[in-house]
Amino acid sequence: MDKDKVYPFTEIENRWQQFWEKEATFSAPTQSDKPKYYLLDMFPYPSGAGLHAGHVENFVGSDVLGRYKLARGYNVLHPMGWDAFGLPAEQYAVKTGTHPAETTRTNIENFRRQLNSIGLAIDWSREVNTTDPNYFRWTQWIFQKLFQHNLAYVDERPVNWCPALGTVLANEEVIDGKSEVGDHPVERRNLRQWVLRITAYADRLLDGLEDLDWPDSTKAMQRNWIGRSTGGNVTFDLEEGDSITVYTTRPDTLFGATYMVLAPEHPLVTKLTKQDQEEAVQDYIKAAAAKSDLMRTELAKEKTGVFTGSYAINPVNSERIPVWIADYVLMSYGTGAIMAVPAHDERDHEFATTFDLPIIEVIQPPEGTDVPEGTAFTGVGTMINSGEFTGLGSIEGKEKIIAQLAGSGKGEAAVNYKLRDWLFSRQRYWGEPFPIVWVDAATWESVKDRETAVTRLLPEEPVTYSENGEPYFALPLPDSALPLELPQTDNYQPSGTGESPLANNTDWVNIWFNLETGEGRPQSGDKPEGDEWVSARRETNTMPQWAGSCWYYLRYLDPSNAEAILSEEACDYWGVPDFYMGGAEHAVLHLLYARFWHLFLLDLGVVKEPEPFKKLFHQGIILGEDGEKMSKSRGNVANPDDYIESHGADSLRAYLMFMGPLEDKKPWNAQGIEGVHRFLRKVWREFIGSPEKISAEAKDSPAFLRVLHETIKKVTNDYENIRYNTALSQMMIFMNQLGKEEQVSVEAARDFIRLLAPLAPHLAEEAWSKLGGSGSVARAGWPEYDESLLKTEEVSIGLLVNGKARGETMIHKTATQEAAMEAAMANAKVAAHIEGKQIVKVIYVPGKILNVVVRG
Ligand code: ANZ
Repeated sequence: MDKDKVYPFTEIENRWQQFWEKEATFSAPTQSDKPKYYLLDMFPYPSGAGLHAGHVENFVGSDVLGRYKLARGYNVLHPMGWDAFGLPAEQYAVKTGTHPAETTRTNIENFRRQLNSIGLAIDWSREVNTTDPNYFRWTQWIFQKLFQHNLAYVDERPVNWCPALGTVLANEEVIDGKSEVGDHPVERRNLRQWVLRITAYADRLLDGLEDLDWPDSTKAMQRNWIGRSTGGNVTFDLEEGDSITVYTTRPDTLFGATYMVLAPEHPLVTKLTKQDQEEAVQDYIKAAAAKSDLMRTELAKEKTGVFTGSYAINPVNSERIPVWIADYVLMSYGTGAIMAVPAHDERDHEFATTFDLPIIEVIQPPEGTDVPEGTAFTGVGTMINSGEFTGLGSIEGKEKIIAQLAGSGKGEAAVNYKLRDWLFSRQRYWGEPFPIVWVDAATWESVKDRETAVTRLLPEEPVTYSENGEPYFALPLPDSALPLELPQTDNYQPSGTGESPLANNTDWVNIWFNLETGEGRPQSGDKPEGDEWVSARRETNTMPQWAGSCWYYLRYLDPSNAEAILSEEACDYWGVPDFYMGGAEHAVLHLLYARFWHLFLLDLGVVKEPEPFKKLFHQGIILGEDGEKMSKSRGNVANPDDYIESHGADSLRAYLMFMGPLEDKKPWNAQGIEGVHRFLRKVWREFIGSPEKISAEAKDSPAFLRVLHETIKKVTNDYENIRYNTALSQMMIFMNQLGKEEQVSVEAARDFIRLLAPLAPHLAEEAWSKLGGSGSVARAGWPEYDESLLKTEEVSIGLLVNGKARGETMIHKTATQEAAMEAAMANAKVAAHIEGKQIVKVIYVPGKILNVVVRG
């Protein structure tokens, strides 16, 4: 046997990639007697840098599962697409004048080539691209429906305004007061924005989490993000008329309220401020306006505030308490006002200490609670110093106090959410245009009661805003005018006014608008004949990148449907994804927004199940070899293309899955891929290069049959449970056993190749055809194991190197030392401590431990 015979992976991989494409091996028909399995990846943003190791881990991780399910007889849909709107293509356009569509096209070509080169079993006939008008037509359609149902409105919102980029940034795009892209300073500024009423779905979004098979940490993040809290609204009369209503989660602490705080923006502030406090209050309001909510709360180093000069009356004990303003109270939460209980709230305690305000304890901690000096006890306990309520527990007390206040019209139970409505517009060119035009008051009056295609889509509450004192009203584009495409232009410079570069295209923006067809014609031309034409101005904001990624998983089901977002047939057959794989960084934004849109589409009757992603899996981050996050500037990026060239796609795939549990964070290791490559080379040699050992007549030895069936059992179980690393270890054990056999049967060889196929599909196809298998191994079914051939007396033994525990393995309790050694070497971590060193001694206690003593 020629040990050095080389494994021609490039040739093999090219051949099978072409075969799959030609045979459409992975196309998933929307009608089948087989059970369906819909496997979804978070689709990539096609950046100029191409695929990175994290993408490959994500896509191979799901590909292995998809190929396994396909072999098990499922009709597997594993589609791919492009989340292709976004800032980088636009910034590139600003710099070079290249149209973002062109940059996007080139980048997509490159991504597709790369994805194919790693051998993904993708149904490319279903590719979607969020920037394709045939796709975003339906993104616009969803918006039009949200608009019609009063779930979209406009509002002046303080936003992260970046003068250098000339655009508004989302919070996650701002890092330490600078833009994530380009590191430019960011300020706060009010702009007219589209906002989606996601808060209307807060309860359903919260309740829906219950039954999802998601990582607990991700569910917890969504719960916290929605932030449902229950308590009461309590009204305090002011000494000189008027009243302030506060939201509190702790009505049981009412007797301990020693002052009140209004947010600086609270509408009552001006009225309450006494003359001698006026200057201080005005200065304070100005300073607060320049800070973000985060700076005012989490990031604030110390508490600040100003006394208004006014007093309120505590409704439970008629105590007179001062009213302050302070920026730790936010206008956007609750009622924008609080009763402050410094004995039982940390923030209030700090404030009271700073300004020397009284601190009255009203909750006695449960016995044995340690409350450090100078801190507030924030837990529940027994009410004290609380008049008739003294002696009650917090929980009961809360209810009793609210009930009593309700009797006198001074209180009621209340619920609040941290979740804010979703700021849904960007001042960019490269995004979906809104299917909206604006008309002035006179036009509005003349059209709003007419029966036209446009006015039939108006919401109950008109959407309006005013500019320079003039009101404007929003009209939606009817279906016949969708998609509304971006105007062709070569000017991508931000308008600088806060409007997007679309505002530079006056002929696109200022139009005669047709109320029946939604058509627009430039106002530089004459007004067309007919009273269905009115003067209008197009919306110049575009949608955020989140829009296109909110519903792409539905479009895969019916990607070229021109009549509907998806057909009922496609929806009924495929339903929602059975498995969703993608990074944990999308825990709240994408995953929450998509759930919101899905619920809305459920309400519209477009989909039939309430949740889009029933099972979610996060692959772990791949770090650079230095253990740091991979980044260009660090120079620690592993480029998939390089490894495909040097070791082959199968080695790259198998290595990525062998590195450790898929969900774990782990560093890249160039040595590690060598080890996996050696294993595949061995497979190639035994099955393809020198297949003398495999014979149709061979009778398999009992030891070999046992290992084969153990391997089938373990690998099957591991694929089911996404434990690809241990599946590979078992296959390595199998290969070692094979090495010891004189001859093995073709059947056994085929069984093994089918097990290997999900991880190393090209090599498996090659071997399958050499073993006389017909068609693609991907659809060749799955081997079954025979329980009677398994020895079940397996125990876990410790694997030590120089006396140090490095891992463990399952092995038969009477296994030989040789077998134990093999199992140890199949464990990547243990092997790493042994390889390249001299083995001095092996101490083996069957059923207990294996200790390998090495030197060097
Ligand atoms: C009195 C009190 C006493 C409170 C006590 C807490 C502890 P969550 O749980 O996050 O909903 N609060 C209410 N509105 C606020 C606003 N606009 N800005 C800042 N803080 C605000 O928090 C609710 C609690 O946060 C409320 O309950 C209120 O303080 C404060 F021992 O009222 B509490």
